[in-house]
Amino acid sequence: MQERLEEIRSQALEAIKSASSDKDLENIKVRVLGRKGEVTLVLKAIGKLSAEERPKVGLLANRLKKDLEAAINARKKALKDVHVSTFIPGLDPTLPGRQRRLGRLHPITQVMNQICAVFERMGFIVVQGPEVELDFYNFEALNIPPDHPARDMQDTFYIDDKVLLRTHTSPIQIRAMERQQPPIRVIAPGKVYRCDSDITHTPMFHQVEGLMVDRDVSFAGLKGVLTAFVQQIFDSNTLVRFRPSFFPFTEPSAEIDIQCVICKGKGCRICSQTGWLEVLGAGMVHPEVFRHVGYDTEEFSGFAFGLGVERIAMLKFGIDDIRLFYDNDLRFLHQF
Ligand code: 2NL
Repeated sequence: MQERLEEIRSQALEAIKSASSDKDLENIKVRVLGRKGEVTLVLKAIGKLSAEERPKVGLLANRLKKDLEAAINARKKALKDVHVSTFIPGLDPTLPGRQRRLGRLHPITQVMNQICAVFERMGFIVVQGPEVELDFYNFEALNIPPDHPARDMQDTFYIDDKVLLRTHTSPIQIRAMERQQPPIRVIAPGKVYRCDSDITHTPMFHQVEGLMVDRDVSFAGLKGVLTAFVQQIFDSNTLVRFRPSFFPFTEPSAEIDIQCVICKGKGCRICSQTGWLEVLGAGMVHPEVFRHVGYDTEEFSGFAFGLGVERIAMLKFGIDDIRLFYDNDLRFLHQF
């Protein structure tokens, strides 16, 4: 009898565990505890046992009955909880989840970070400064004369006659030189503003300028730094050429071209059939600039350079309209 009760218990518990609905549980209950159920049959047969065994088996059978009732109720509750957590009207939990698209850095930010990383590896320190600048830092200290066309209302956004939106990041470097004596080796990345708008110009764009001042800084050093830079940003065997040029803040001055990244020098629409693309301006810092920041022009010399980040990004990615960067169309921006 006792063995029979243990057998009923283990079979019933197994069945309860694998029951997946209230109906399953109801069937188990009838089969085991019902009027003609397995436990009931045992209880009915108790009369045939000896007086000594009767109370023992009776106790065990009643305990089993209680245990199975409790197990059935517990399973019922568990099934109900599952039901509540997965069944929400209008929600199909078997549908695939909605894709969450990851955000990313703007292509201009990516290229700007790459440019800064190349110069940082060469020992340049990143410096920043205000976008709303004084005329002194943006023009006067850079030896840009009062009648220079860059000072015209048409090219520069003026706040008043002394305050303006910086037109290049050079004023950051003037401020850096005011703060510290040579040696100095800095790069100045940031937003700049010019009153200009077409397929290659936006009123706000990004520049990175660099400056190195010490004893014996030479034009040869400038060529080495800029050649290394170009070959890290573009292909490592990109050809570079230095052409004489003019800036009020450098003497001598140069413009730096790379062999056209599209046609490899054969001549195409992008390079206007010249085979070359202008990517940087540079030169030896003009003594007049050093005078404005109190550097000794007898003891020190320096080179400086500047580049437009959008232009580099357009050449790297083969984009022909600068405005695409600022339309905020995610179908465009997500490609980088
Ligand atoms: C260009 C040309 C250039 C500089 C920027 C500079 C800064 C200081 C002193 C002297 Cl503080 N020069 N900057 C020099 C030569 C060229 O940029 O084409 N930029 C896009």
